[in-house]
Amino acid sequence: MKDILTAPFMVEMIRTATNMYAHGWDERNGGNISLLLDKDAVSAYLDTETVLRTIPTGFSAPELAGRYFLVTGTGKYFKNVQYAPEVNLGLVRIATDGEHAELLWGFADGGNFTSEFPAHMMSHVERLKVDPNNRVVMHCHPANLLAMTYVHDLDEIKFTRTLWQMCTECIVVFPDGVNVLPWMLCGTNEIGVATAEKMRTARLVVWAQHGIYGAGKDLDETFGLIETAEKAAEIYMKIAHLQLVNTITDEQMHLLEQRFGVKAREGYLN
Ligand code: 2HA
Ligand code: ZN
Repeated sequence: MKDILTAPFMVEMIRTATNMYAHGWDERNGGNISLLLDKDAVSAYLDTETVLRTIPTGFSAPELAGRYFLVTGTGKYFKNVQYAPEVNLGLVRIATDGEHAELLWGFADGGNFTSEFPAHMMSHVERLKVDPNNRVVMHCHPANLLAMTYVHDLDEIKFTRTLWQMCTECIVVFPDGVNVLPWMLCGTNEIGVATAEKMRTARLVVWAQHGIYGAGKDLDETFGLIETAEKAAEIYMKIAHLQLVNTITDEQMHLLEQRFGVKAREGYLN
């Protein structure tokens, strides 16, 4: 059995959490990541028959029974992941009943998966329906996106259009736009259901006055998605109080669609 700390998925997870902390997106215990793993990738590093603990999830996700996830721990700090991965991360398999998680590795101090496990697992279910290659759900608290939810209309078309107008590449990176949830109590099944519902039509879901969720096929892509939206929000926060003289027009957006072979979300451009 190979050392799991050398597994590419583990190395990438540790690098990503470290990088997210470095970007200031994950203060204290803020943020969480879940990475769906293939059984073959896991069994090269772990005896998948040895379950360390069985943890109730508090929700039902039979669609994910038997699926493996590497996930950040509740109350754990992203800044510490690189120094003690086996304490701050856990590798779980969703049990056959869809209502428990079987811990196979990690959470070595008796810890548990992220408080946002419902939002993560329900989002995986919905994204996999849209895109069978989806592997990542990522949540964090980037300052400019958060700031924007205090001063910008939360209407999804308006919010998306503003972000697209802030950097030329935005419409190319997230042509599906950004969905927005109003403030809701975090860590609950309710926000999990609402987030997953929003994940059906976009890979980015803003939680007003809280943060953002991103989904994608790997950690790099999902990080890049949030990074691009956060950059756009940063530009917005730099200019929102100034007189707007220029913008990217819808005509120019259509040129970008053609040049990069993407299709903006239906009804979002004139
Ligand atoms: O504590 O970000 O939303 C982790 C969180 C909760
Ligand atoms: Zn959060």
